[in-house]
Amino acid sequence: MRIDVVSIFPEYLSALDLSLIGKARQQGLLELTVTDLRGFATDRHRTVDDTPYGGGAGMVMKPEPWALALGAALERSPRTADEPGERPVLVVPSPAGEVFTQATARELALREHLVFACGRYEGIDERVVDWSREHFEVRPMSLGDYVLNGGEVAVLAMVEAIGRLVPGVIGNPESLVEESHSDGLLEYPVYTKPALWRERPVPEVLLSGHHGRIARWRRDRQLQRTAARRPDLVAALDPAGLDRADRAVLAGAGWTVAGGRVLRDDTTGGDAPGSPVA
Ligand code: 6GU
Repeated sequence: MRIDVVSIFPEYLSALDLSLIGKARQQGLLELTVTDLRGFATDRHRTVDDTPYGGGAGMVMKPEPWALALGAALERSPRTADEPGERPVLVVPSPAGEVFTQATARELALREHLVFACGRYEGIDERVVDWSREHFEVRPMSLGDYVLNGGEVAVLAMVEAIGRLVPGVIGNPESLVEESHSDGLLEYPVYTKPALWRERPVPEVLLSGHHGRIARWRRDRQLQRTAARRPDLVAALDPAGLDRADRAVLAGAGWTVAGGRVLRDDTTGGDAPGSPVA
C-alpha cells in the first residue's frame, strides 16, 4: 500500500517512523511519503492561507498549493490515471466529515493508494475538494464529535488503524479477530500474573483451564460492557449473531430481541452509559 500525507507540519507525522507502522515501512509493506505543503506555495513568503470570502474569523487554505501538492501525490500513484482500476482515495480529515470507524479502516486497508490532506486554520478552499473529485475518490473523515486544531493528529490515528490491517503488518493476525469492534462489541477485560494482586484475585474461571466456560465468560463480559458503555453498539447488533446465552445476558442489562432488532426495554431499564463495569 502507498500512503501520501500532505501537511504544513510534516514533523507532526514523524511518529509514523516508530513501532509497528515504522517497521512495516522498513519492510516495504507500507510506502509512506510526507510532504510539506509550503513546498508548493507560489510566492516568496511561502503563503498557504488567506482571508475568507464573505468574512468571518480565521484563515482559509489557498487552493493552488493544494492542487500542486495533490498533483505531485497523484504522480506517485502506483497506477497512472489512464490505467484501468481504482482511483486513489483522498482522505480529508475534518470534524465535518463522515465518522471514521473500524469498518472504514477495513475498507481503506484494501486500497492501493491513500492520500491524506491535513487542513489547518478554518479549512481548505472548497474548490480543492471539487477539483479533487476528478482525480480521486474523496472522503472527508472525522474521528468523532470534537474539534482538533488540524488534521495531523487525526491522520496519525487513521494511518495506524488502517496500516495495522494491511496483511503482514501485525505479526499475529489472530489478535485482530478478538479485539474491540471486530464483532460489533467491546473487548472483554484481560488479566495477567500474579493471580492475586493487592488483594484482588483474577476471576476464577480464567484459571480453570475450561476453554468453553472461559469463552462464555468473556462473551458475557463483552455484552455487559458494551451495554453499559455503548448502547448505540447494542442497538446496532444483528440478532442473528446472538445465541440464547447472549440474549439472557442482554436481557439482564435491559435489552430484548424483537422484530429482528435489539431494543432497549425502556428508558429506565439497563445500565446508564458510563456506569461502572468491569
Ligand atoms: Cl479528522 N480533524 C479535525 N480538525 N478535527 C477533528 C477531526 C478531524 N475529527 C474530530 N475532530
